[in-house]
Amino acid sequence: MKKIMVIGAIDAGKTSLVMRIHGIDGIATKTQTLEYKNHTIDTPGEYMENPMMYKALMSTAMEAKFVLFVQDSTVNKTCFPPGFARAFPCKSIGIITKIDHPESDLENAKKLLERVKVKGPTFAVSSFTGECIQELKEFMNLTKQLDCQQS
Ligand SMILES: Nc1nc2c(ncn2[C@@H]2O[C@H](COP(=O)(O)OP(=O)(O)OP(=O)(O)O)[C@@H](O)[C@H]2O)c(=O)[nH]1
Ligand SMILES: [Mg+2]
Repeated sequence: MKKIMVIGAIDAGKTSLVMRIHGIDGIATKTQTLEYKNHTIDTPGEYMENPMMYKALMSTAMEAKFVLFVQDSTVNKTCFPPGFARAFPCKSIGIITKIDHPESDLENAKKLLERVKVKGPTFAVSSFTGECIQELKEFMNLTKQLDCQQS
């Protein structure tokens, strides 16, 4: 089965999102390296924040069916260069995280993500409350396959 891959800045909420998608409780710990688990590829924010690592992300994405471009809605900057999603041959989806947070600015996050030019839709989610996670899973058609599966 093809995998999903998450990319984005340090602390953007990638691991928390992956855990929520898989129904795993607990607090996310810092991602140190590429992590393959449950048909998902979690990446450290450092990869996206260092242009030297772009190639590694792009080649890893060859294994993925969907790449999720994760933008933190509490931060007024993006790590993604303009048009970055177009460099990925697989399906790209925009994810805006932390919409439960008091400092979340959804409209600003949408604007930041628009420049990245993801091909698919954008989902505004909260990994804490679970808002919009089901819709995301349904879009990726992962509802059945991902639950309780190990890679
Ligand atoms: N309020 C709120 N906080 C969140 C949410 N998702 C993640 N966080 C918090 O954001 C911080 C970073 O979350 P991670 O999931 O570890 O972020 P990451 O993108 O995996 O970070 P790296 O592994 O360093 O690249 C943690 O303190 C989380 O608790 C969310 O939906 N809402
Ligand atoms: Mg992480």
